Parts: sequence; C-alpha cells; structure tokens
Amino acid sequence: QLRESWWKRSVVYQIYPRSFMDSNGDGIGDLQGVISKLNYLEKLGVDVIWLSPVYDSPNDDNGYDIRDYQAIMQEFGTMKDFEQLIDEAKLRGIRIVMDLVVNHTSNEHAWFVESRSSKNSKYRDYYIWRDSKDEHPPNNWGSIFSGSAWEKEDATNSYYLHLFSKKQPDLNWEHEPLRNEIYKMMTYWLDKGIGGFRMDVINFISKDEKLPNGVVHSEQQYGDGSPYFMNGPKIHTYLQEMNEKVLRHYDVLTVGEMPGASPEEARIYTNSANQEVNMVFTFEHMDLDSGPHEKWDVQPLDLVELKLNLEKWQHALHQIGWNSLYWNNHDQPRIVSRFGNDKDYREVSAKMLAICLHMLQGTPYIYQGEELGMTNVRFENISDYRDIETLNMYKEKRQQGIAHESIMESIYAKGRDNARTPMQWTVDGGFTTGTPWIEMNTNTAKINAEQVLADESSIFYTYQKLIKLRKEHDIITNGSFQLLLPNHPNLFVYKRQFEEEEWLIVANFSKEMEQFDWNVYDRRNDNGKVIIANYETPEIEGDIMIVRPYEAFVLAF
Ligand code: TEU
Ligand code: CA
Repeated sequence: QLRESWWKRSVVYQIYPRSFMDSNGDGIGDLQGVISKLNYLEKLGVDVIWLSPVYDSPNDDNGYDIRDYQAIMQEFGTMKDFEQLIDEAKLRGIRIVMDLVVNHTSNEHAWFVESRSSKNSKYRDYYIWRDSKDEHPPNNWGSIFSGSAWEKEDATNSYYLHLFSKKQPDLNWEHEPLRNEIYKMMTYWLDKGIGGFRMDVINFISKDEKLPNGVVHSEQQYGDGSPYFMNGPKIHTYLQEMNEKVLRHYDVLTVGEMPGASPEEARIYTNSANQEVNMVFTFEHMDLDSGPHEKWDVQPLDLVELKLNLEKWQHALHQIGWNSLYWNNHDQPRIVSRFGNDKDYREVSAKMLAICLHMLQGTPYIYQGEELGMTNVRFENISDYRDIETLNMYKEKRQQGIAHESIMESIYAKGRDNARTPMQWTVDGGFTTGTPWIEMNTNTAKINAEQVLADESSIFYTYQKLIKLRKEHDIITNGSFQLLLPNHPNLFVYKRQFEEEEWLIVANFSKEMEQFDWNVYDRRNDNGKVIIANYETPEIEGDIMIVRPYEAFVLAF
C-alpha cells in the first residue's frame, strides 16, 4: 500500500436520525434536521457521518427492518433531501456512510411478500424456510429479541427464520440471485457518492445449512444458535465476493458489525490482503459487564478485564488489520453512566473516557450526544420505552414471574433507549417544537449543546482536540501499543511508540486518588510534555505522580 487509507486518520460521528434533530415539528428527527446541524459537526471536526438506517421501513426496529432499500423513509424526508445531505456534507469535508442491513429485511419488503405467498414463488429462496416438524419449529433457536427464532406461516405450513423480530425475516445468502440484488443495491448508493457502509450484523449472513439445535444455557428457554450463524461457513466467501463485485471499485470505508467475532477472526476480516472489510465492531469490551449468556444479567465492570481485552485487540490487529474504537452506539447505554461516573464526576469522567479511547490505534466512533456527556435515562413506566428488544424482554420476564422493579434495574443499566432519547441541543431541549417520539432525558437544562459550545473547558472541546491531534500526530495512527500496570484495578496506563516518539497515557477509572510510580516507566529523565489532560497540569512529586479521581492525561517524550 503506497498511500495510507484516509479512514485510518478519520473520526466517525454516528447519527441516529430519529433522535438527532426534528426540522418540522412532528417529533421525529429527519434529514433536514441533520443538514441543519452540519456546521456543528464541522466545528467538532469529524470526517465521516455514519447514518443509522434512513430507508423506507415500518419501524418495528427503527429502520433496521427495511421495506425498500432504494427509498428514503417518508418521516425522514425525500431522496432529494438525502442528496442534499451528501452535497452539503461534502462542502464541509464530511463523508456520509450508510447503514447496510442485509442479514434480514422487513416482512413488508416486496421480496418477503412474494416469498411467503407460495412454495413455488420465484422469491421463495430469498428467505430461510423450513417445513414444520410435527408441529414444532425446525430447531430450538431463540430470537435475539425474545421468543423462538422461527415463525409459522399457516398458508404453506412452514416456518421462516428470524434471528431478530418476527418482522425481520433473515435473508438466504446461499441463493445467488439474492446476493446479486444486494450488490446492485449497494452500487446504487455508492454511485450517489456515499462514503461507505456500516454493515449490520454482517457476520450472521452465513448459516450452517443443517441448522442444528443449540445448547440451552442455564435459565434460558431456547437454544443458543450463535455457533451456527456467527462467522458461519461461507462468511469469508460472501464478503470477498461483495468486495470483488462492489466495494473494491470505490474508495470507501467499510465496517462490519460483528457480535461474537474474536480478535483472531477480526484479523482475517480486516487483513487488507483478504479484501473483506476495513474494520469490525467488536462486542467483547461491551459484554464485560454482563453475565455469560444474557446482557440483562448486569455485572460490575472489572477494569483489569477491560484493559486486557483492549490490549488483546490492539495487538491482534497491529500492522495486520485495523481496529474500530467505540464506547457508545444506538444499542449501548451511555458510557459516562456505565464506565464513568455520571453523579459526581460527569464531566471529568466523560473526558477521561474520551482520552483513553481516542489514544488507542484504530478509527474512533463518537455517538451523538457523547460529546455532551449525555447520560442514561430512567423512565418509571415501561410504556415510556420504545425499543422492541426492551419491550419484548420485559413482557417475557414478566410472564416468567420476575418482578417489575428487578427488570427495570436491568433496563436502566442496559436498555437501548438509554442511547435513543433525543439529542439535547438547548436548555429546553431544542430537538423538536412538537412532542418527541420518545421522552427527552430530564437533565437537558444541565446537559446540552448550547452550554458545551459556550464553555471552552467542556467535554465538546476535549473531543474537538482529540480529533485535531489525530490529524497532527502520526503516533496516534501508527504507533505500537504497550499496556503498563496490567493488574492495577483502577488505573489504565499505556504507552504508544512510533519512530523516535513515545506517548504515555494515564487514566484513572475510579474516584480514588491513585499514585503512579515513575519507576515503572522509562521516562527518559524528563516529565514529558502534556498533550491533553482533563485536569490542570498533572501533579508530580519526585518519583510519584498523583492521579486524581477520573483524571486522564497524555504525556509526550
Ligand atoms: O445490532 C446487532 C445486535 O446483535 C444487537 O441486537 C445487539 O446484540 C443488541 O442490541 C444488544 O442488546 C444490530 C443493530 O445495531 C441493532 O440496532 C438492530 O436492532 C439489530 O442489528 C437488528 O438489525
Ligand atoms: Ca420531523
């Protein structure tokens, strides 16, 4: 590779359009809303916007159930608005990356309507159908959104597979005509000038054709089918084919969302020699505060595990593949409420988390509102929640006799609506002039864009600076990574090294005062130059550095 790929030096900002900015008062964010905030994003300095799905959809899963891949969701605007967004973003040096959701469609997609109509339909094999076995589903798999992964169709006495909701039937990638349709659709969008794709659960598209029963883990009702659909038998064949037929003809960013992909697998997916994807979203660091089989089984985070996990990914992909770096997205709770401290150290811990992540090797992703330090939300009433995963889980657990209060604790900690409350633009909201589709968080008077923009020392400007540093220092993009103090329970300390330069990153994940002994670090006899910090100048007393609650700083040597 002669030229460094542009996406290695880029920072991506994720927009969940429904909750970003409403331009017409119907309570739903839209494309004109996004356009109206491009200056804000230019000021932040991001290079790329990843737009969560904006395609026509009945919104069973907020656009992750697509009815028409080549039409814009009416609530969000028109194709003209979308083209305007690409153009206006381009004027500001920002590329638009779209969500590519091709593991499944909506059950209202024309292909599925045809497919279900008869066993002889030309579209029958676009989806995964199996005959009923003595009135039982074809296997014991559970859906990620609760219940069985199979839905029965009486008309043809057969079942279709849906790893997500009933309204999200899985596509059959074994069927070549389907694959060609997908490639054609991708080409359509790339020819409009988009900057790439974020590929939804792309490592689920190849299923073991035998569809064997999964193990039923303790306290689970259904079998775990994941060994038979995650990183399945033909996944690399399909990704290479997609690359050959579509992606390699464009200079674009591709990121595969890949639950259950190990660093070893990610090496294969992201090794440029294999021509699959540029990078993947790992789930490993996001699963550390859950029990082994269920995200709702909330566990405290062990910082040592987090450090060892990130270290593993840094080393596995260094000079072979490429990492993506994220703390947040539309499926995850807010990081400041999760690994930070949103009570007493909200600002300082939000900055610490930003510094700690952005100094790693990889392409960082910022999720809307992260730059404000937006927090999790607590609605007392289940009827205020909108997310299908949350609502289905609540219903199922109530039926199993679990108390409302106990389920709510899991939802407060892990529910996806934590990330989906509207963007907090002003003291009184500023997201819509109407009634928002989901309640705002109640803390908008204290946490909003207006206020962070006015305060030079805000979280927003920490992100702005981190983005700028990435443009100026090769060490961030190219340097090696070394974890120091791996067993320290509260401090996350690592060093980056590139050519003659060395950077030391120190982050305190606790509200305790900690000490860092210089002797663990070969400091070349000086104190280094502060590159970025979330407190005023770090405090050094002889060989001991005092690290205050949630403090983080970067020193260059
Ligand atoms: O998410 C994939 C996925 O596995 C998530 O369901 C994740 O495990 C879950 O949210 C954690 O609780 C992608 C999208 O990001 C998500 O929004 C969609 O709902 C899902 O695929 C189906 O398209
Ligand atoms: Ca609107």
